[in-house]
Amino acid sequence: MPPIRTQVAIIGGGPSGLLLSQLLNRAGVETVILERASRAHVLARVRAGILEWGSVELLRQAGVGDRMAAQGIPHEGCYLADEDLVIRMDFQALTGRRVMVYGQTEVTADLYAAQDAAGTTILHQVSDVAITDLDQPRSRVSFSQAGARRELICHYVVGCDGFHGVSRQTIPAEIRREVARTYPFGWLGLLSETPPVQEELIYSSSRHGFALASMRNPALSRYYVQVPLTDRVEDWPDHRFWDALARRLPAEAAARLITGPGIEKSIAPLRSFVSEPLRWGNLFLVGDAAHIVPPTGAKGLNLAISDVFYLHSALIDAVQGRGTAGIDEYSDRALARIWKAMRFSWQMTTMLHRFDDEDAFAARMRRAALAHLAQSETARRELAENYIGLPF
Ligand code: RFL
Ligand code: PHB
Repeated sequence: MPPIRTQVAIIGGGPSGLLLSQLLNRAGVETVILERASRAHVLARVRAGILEWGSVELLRQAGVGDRMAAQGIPHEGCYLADEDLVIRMDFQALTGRRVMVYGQTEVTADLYAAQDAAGTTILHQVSDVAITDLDQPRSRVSFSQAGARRELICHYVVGCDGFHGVSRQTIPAEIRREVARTYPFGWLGLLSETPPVQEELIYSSSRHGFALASMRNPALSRYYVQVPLTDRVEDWPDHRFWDALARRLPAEAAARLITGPGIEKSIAPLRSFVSEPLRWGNLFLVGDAAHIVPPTGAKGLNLAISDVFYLHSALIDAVQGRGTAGIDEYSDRALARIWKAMRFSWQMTTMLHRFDDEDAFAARMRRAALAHLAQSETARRELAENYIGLPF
């Protein structure tokens, strides 16, 4: 088979790859997306639930805002709790901005529909992706699909292939600086067709460990509990999950909790990770391929979207002959925002989770941080400013 020629090859058909492709296509730049999994598999992954307003705006600009406007739920605040201390974070009053509850699954489905309408080539179930010639005017991506070896020839390659992808590994080890922190716990998430326990999210610290009450819509709840890394989903039948959640939520919320069968249950380890720089020759990294945050600050998908914001206009300029200043600056611009979100996610994680080996001092520091938030509007504003999303 002859090679496929395109301007930008995108590895990974998750939210980063699809949104980048959509924005490039709308500006007249051609793309081809290579995705390891089937479309059904990508759409079945239950992940992020909260969009910063800057993410909402960029999705609208990309032409995928209609269903989000109709079905997303703007939230003006959330709750932070520590046993029976309950703190309302009023984002609207503190910052003048809101966030949007609209699941990653929905964002991804909207992007696939838009990319189908644009006629973009998205090749699924590809394997053994190899990226070469990154220092040449034309780079190459070879891959296997349905038993055949194929090749793409392109100007630029963008790695949107998540934490376990191949793009980051293509950058020589001596060029990459990887900075990481792991946490000694994970989040067990459960999706259930029950009304959410509260209209807004509750991030709850407790002596039994952390819990989060979130949602997808008024009839679909998403809950999480902190679990040891050694636990498996099989260790957590529904009744055990609901008992743990009820113990960790503030008593008045727990009293209102409506339980039902879990329709999805999964465990995700928590980690902070950044690989620098985000560019090597004609290869750029975007989203989880370059960085991971613990989910406590709701920043992962939003950071992927801000990377796309910085990269899309830079690539359009480069491909259309308006200069390479944008692509030259991409790594530094994106990393400046990434590190601030890293700090925020680490701070939220440290403040809200119980660490097994923590001493009495660490536990008191966590409680004092929450007590300070309850008392100080300045402290609440600082947290709210980060939660609703720093400017792009
Ligand atoms: P993804 O979504 O991992 O997509 C990468 C895609 O690349 C494909 N792929 C390959 N394709 C070709 N060749 C290869 N060799 C490949 N290797 C992998 C994969 O199949 C996949 O389709 O990365 P992307 O697009 O950068 O998007 C990042 C987000 O998915 C992630 O940051 C968020 O889900 C994180 N996250 C949250 N982010 C938020 O902003 N707000 C939240 O409320 C939030 N909650 C969460 C989260 C992540 C969670 N988990 C499970 C990790 C809650 C959880 C529980
Ligand atoms: C979710 O609804 O899945 C969700 C919400 C907020 C977070 C993390 C996950 O911080």
